[in-house]
Amino acid sequence: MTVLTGAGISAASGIPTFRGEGGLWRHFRAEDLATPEAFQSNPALVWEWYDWRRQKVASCQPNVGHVVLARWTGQSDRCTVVTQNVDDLHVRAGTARLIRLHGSIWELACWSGCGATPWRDEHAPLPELPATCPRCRGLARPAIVWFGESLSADDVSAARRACACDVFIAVGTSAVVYPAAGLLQEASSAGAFTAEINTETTAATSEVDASLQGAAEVILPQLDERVTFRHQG
Ligand code: BV8
Repeated sequence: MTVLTGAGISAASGIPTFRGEGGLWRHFRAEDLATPEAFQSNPALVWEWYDWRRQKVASCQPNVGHVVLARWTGQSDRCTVVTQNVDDLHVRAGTARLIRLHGSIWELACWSGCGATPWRDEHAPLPELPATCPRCRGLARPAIVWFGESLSADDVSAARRACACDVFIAVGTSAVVYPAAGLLQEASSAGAFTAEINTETTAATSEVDASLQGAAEVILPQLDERVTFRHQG
């Protein structure tokens, strides 16, 4: 089983989604700020947005949806979570097999490419904005995949391998951002039974084999009460 998650699984933790109400920051959309062009033209504004999100994430906890998926990956080595989220709540929930397609909001990289290895900085708020590279003292950037940037080839390969599964469930994603949104079709073409857990209908609703309309933090525990994983040797 492979579970693809989006911002909707973190909504119950108090983290605003991207495209729902409350998903906007001031009057900006994610696509306006999460791009290299936006950072190039106004690094201070983009850092202000990320620092605001980092502080929000730091004050939140994984919710029962994250906990159920972590438990499933612990109970079966045939269960993998692929997330679009950068909040690291799946990491904090202890998910055993996790592919983070878009990176982590806690990791930074050097904007000028001085060769510094991306580093983790969990200060919330950050001590200085814009953040700087500890190696060259130049501008640092969030080590996150922005719109128009390619995902890590290794992560994409791992996610595509995870599409060779019997069951593929998309949880809390509007299914509009590629290549993540394409994984559902890939799993379906590989013969997987596909399902969606979402409070609303999405671009994927007409594609999946089963649509479970409701909140992840309600439906996942209900499924968890009824599922037993065959013991994996
Ligand atoms: C790429 C990190 C190759 C940032 C993110 C033109 C030029 C260039 C590229 C493109 C282009 N046109 C299209 C593209 C491709 C583009 C793309 O898909 N754009 C979209 C907008 C059309 N993709 C890319 O650019 C990707 N790279 O293609 O590289 C390339 C390279 C160069 C040139 C061309 C191609 C990179 C995409 C990665 C972008 N980075 N995140 C950050 O977070 O700061 S994506 C961002 O959107 C987040 O990661 C987020 O996770 C993701 C998807 O959003 P969702 O998670 O689905 O969140 P959303 O709010 O939309 O939906 C929440 C859902 O939850 C809703 O359905 C709601 O109903 C539901 N919900 C709410 N509460 C609950 C719930 N469900 C259940 N329970 C609840 N309680």
